[in-house]
Amino acid sequence: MPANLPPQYNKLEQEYRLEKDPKKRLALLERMLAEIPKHKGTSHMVGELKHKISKLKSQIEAPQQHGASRQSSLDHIPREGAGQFALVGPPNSGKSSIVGAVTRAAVEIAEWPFATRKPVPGMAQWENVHLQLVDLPPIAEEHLEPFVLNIIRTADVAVLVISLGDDDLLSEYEYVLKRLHQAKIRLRGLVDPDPGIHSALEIPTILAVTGIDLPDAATRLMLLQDVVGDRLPIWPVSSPQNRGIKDLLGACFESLGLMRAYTKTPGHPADMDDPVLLPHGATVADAARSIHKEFAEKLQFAKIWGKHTFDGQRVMADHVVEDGDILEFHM
Ligand SMILES: Nc1nc2c(ncn2[C@@H]2O[C@H](COP(=O)(O)OP(=O)(O)OP(=O)(O)O)[C@@H](O)[C@H]2O)c(=O)[nH]1
Ligand SMILES: [Mg+2]
Repeated sequence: MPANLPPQYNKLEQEYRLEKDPKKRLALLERMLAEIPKHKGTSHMVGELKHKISKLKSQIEAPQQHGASRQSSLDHIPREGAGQFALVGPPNSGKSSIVGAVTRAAVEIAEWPFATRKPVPGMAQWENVHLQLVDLPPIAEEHLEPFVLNIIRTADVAVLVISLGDDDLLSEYEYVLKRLHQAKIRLRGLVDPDPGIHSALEIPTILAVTGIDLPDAATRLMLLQDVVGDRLPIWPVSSPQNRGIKDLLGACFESLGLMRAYTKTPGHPADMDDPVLLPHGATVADAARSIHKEFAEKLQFAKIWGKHTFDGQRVMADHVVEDGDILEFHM
């Protein structure tokens, strides 16, 4: 697709080439970014402009730290809720739309690529659990913010988002996997372990496709399905129609490998809105400890209500808790 640049853009570019002062160069780049028409034909140039802007900004802001390894505050999002989910994918694949549909986060949703420039966390609720989704800028050949990789590395789960509205979905899917592989990040299930890379970090992965409401979505989904095979389930979503997102969030919670137990005090019903999240195989002592260290130390026994116990059955600290159990601790 031709870029069709307006004359004022070309003029700014000429000025930029001649300018030596870094601050003036930065101002010119920012004006170029504002002037450039945003569509598929210019996405490569938009990416390059953004890359130049962020590089120049960091040079201007921290000239004394040349060569030193710096960590920006964008590299880490403090974890909240049951787990942190990084939205990963090519430009324009619908990552921000998913986060916008289920959280109150102020995400940038746009028809053009590279709309998201910073990580944006938001809390989503699935049943009685809170999940932290982190919207990220895209992974693209034209440009990749380094903090994107750092956030993926420390997230609990990566949600790879591919758009069924995209003609190039297969090559973009492959590119994302390849770029992460170069950064020694392996998406679990989608990429086989590479004996040549021992230090690769494997991150649990959920694969979502957006745009199931679009024409040709079914054909494109089959193409992707052929490539993915039965390695991972594909979660189909339409953000504008709010279809499939609840199931996607359910899969997100499932991927954490956690179960939900509930606590009650004698004579009162359990608080079913506030589960205690425990790894599978956790015991009554683990459940008590997750509430308060002292609870576990002083625990004599617990009464339990669940699928495989008598109502109010007495159990000891080493009893293994099951999903949905209600516990009443006795000290
Ligand atoms: N029809 C349809 N359009 C969608 C869907 N999801 C996203 N879009 C549209 O696709 C465009 C891109 O959506 P974004 O959510 O901004 O995509 P992104 O992956 O965050 O893009 P970047 O920030 O560039 O990485 C917007 O115009 C959305 O309205 C979907 O499920 N169906
Ligand atoms: Mg976005």
